[in-house]
Amino acid sequence: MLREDALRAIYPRLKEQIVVTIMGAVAVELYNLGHRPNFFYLEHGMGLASSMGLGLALSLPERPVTVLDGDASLLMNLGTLSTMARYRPPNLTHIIFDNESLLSVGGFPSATTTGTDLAGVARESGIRHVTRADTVEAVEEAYAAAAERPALSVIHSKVEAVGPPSFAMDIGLLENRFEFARHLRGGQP
Ligand SMILES: Cc1ncc(C[n+]2csc(CCOP(=O)(O)OP(=O)(O)O)c2C)c(N)n1
Repeated sequence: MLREDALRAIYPRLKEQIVVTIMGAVAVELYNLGHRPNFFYLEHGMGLASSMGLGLALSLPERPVTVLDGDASLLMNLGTLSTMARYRPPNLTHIIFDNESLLSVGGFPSATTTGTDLAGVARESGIRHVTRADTVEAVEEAYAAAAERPALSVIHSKVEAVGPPSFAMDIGLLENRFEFARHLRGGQP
């Protein structure tokens, strides 16, 4: 499965969510589907998209939050799964796109090539709703279920190590930061 196809399938639902992505390929792929003020592309803070999503979900309990993560990024911050399990905000969905690669910096293999099962780590960290979804249809179904379930959900998807042809995004980090913050405040200055 191409991550881009999975993103396209869930994009209509992402429009209704607060979305935080990791940097690099997944950010560009989401941006290319159509940028929205509720999308934040976390540049530089590798591994921390889920921590930011957790903070947003806890501080804005009425708003659904989705994190789009990568295997190598999550491996930088595995403790996030324990922290999510501990606070288990019902409005948070964490999607892990596992291409077994650090694709955005050249495609080096990540530790998921040698057996680390991130769905298993999430489960054993105490997260109850963990779904493996390795086809576009399965991702769509799992995400629809997560969006309707009033409980913390993790979706782990194996995807091909294929990224966008260009990493160019016509939005600066600060522009994204201020627009996103304004969106969270309901458009107020
Ligand atoms: C602390 C830190 N270390 C390294 C980097 C460089 N870096 C940016 S993206 C990336 C790989 C991300 O891999 P993954 O999360 O698996 O996503 P993919 O690129 O495969 O979609 C790396 C190493 C960084 N931005 N910050």
